[in-house]
Formats: sequence, C-alpha cells, structure tokens
Amino acid sequence: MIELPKYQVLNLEHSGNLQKKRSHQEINKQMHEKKIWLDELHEGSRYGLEGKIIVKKKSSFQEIIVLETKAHGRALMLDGCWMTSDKEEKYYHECLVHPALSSLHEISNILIIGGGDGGTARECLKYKSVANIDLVEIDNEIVTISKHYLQQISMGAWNDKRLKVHFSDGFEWVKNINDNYYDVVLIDCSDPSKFSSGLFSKSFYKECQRIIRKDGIFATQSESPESFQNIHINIIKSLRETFKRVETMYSFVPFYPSGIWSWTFASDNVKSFLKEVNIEINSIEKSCDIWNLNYQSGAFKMMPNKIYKILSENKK
Ligand code: SPD
Repeated sequence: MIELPKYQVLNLEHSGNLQKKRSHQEINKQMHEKKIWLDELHEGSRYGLEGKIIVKKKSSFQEIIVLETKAHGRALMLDGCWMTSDKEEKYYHECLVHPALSSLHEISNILIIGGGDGGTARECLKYKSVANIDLVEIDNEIVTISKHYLQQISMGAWNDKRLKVHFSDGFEWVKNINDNYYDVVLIDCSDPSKFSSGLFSKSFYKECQRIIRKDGIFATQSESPESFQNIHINIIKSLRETFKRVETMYSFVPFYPSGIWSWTFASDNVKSFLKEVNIEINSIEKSCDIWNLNYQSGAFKMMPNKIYKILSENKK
C-alpha cells in the first residue's frame, strides 16, 4: 500500500483518501476545475502548456507542479521549468540511456543521479543483465509525486526489486563510493540551480570517473546548445578535461527552451567507445519509440557549427 502525500493534492482519483480542511478542499476544487496556461519563461520567450493543475507543492528544495494537459498528458514543472511530460519524455529518457547501455557488453550495476520521475530507470530496467540500479534523488517529494501522478512515465519501475531509491545529494553519494564500482553512471538532473550546480562541475565529473569501471561509461543530459549555450560548452569542456573520450548527441525536446537538447557521453575506454555491442540491442530497439541505432548515428553528427567552432578555439 503506497502512502499518500500529505499536501495540496488535487487529483480526484486519490482525494477520497485525504484528510483535508474544507478551505483547502475549496481551493483545490477551484484549481482543479480551472484551465490555465502554465509557461516556462526563458530569456524573453515562453514555453507553455494549457491544462489543470493537479498537484502544487513546495518541497524543501523546489516548487513542484503537475499539470494535466490535453496536448501532453501529465507534465511536471519544477521551479518554473518543464522537466518532463507523458508526450515528450521518451525523446529525453531514451536518448540519455540507450547510447550508453547499448555500448557495453555487460551492464550489471548502474547509478542514476536525479531521475525522480522514474523514466531513466524504466529504460535501464529493459536490460536483463542489470542487477542493481541505485537511483539517488535529492528531493523525496518528487519520487512520491511521480509514484502517484506520473505512472505513465515510470511504468512500474518503482516496483522492480533491482531499483533501489536513495534520498541524498548526488555529489555526496559519489564521494562515498569505492573506485570502479559502477558500470554506468547517468546524470538526469534539472538545469543548474543552487542545489544542482555541483552536478555540472569538473570535480563531480572526476568523482564519477573514479567510481566507474575502467571500460564503463558516463552520460549526462548536457542542456541546450541554443538556450543554455555557456553551460553546454562548459559541460563538454569539463568532461573532455576529465575523460579520454567524449561525444555529444543532439536531438529535440520541443517543450524545453529552444527545443534543441543534448546528451553527452564520456569514457576512458578509447577502443570501443559508443560501439553498438550489447546483445540485447535488437529487442531494445523494438521497445523504443524514438531511439534506434540510425537515429543515434545521425544525432551524434549534429553538433551545431557554432558550438564546434567555440570548442575548437578552446582546444588551442
Ligand atoms: N530544462 C529542463 C532540463 C531537464 C532535464 N532533466 C529532465 C528530467 C527528466 N527525467
């Protein structure tokens, strides 16, 4: 039996179980019935969805909103930024996971930092060889809300015994892990903020390199080359200074600022970096809506020339 969250929850499916004060009920009813436009504001542009708010909560870390929409299904917004939606999550999660996992023969032990909506874990759990996933999420409210309201994203991942959820700061977690411990480390974080900026630092990448087995692989969402250009460049530069091989793929997540997004992969395994070797690759391809080997091979050639030029200048 899952324990229901005790806050302003507006979803009617669960409201019968909640002890709410009348005034709360009224506010909730109003919000639930009212269709609104919710926008992410980014440098004079807005990226919006129309829908009804079904969850609104201030956690110790951030403001969490779940919007029920017609166009995107359920959508999650954190501190005014879109994180994921039923409609677009596969563009993001499949691209973070499969280029990394399909390039290793054996994957047993995975670390996911962030990923509190369960989408990244769901994709990793498709691989039969995976025995353990540590998912380290700083905000327990995200996981609680995702379990109840974003089930179309996790698709049962939370019930898989191979997935262990830890509520902790990701940087602190990696500092306490032994050398060569994980086969894969995946960073599924939000944009840099006061509590996530460490996950974009070179010192964090160095810790990740230390805890990944020598031929293992690191992957991170690496922001937009358009709307977060400086952060994007810094991620790639810092990873190049840390690992022997680094490659970035580009695709799109239409409701993120500018639409174009990126994922960066890094390893000290020079020989077979990003080679498609996993024996489960055919069945994984069939299970995906977006990612396949063709899609991936195009996406790794999509670095915008202005980014390429800046990175080349920086090499000198
Ligand atoms: N600007 C949005 C960046 C969000 C990246 N993480 C999304 C989390 C989905 N699991």
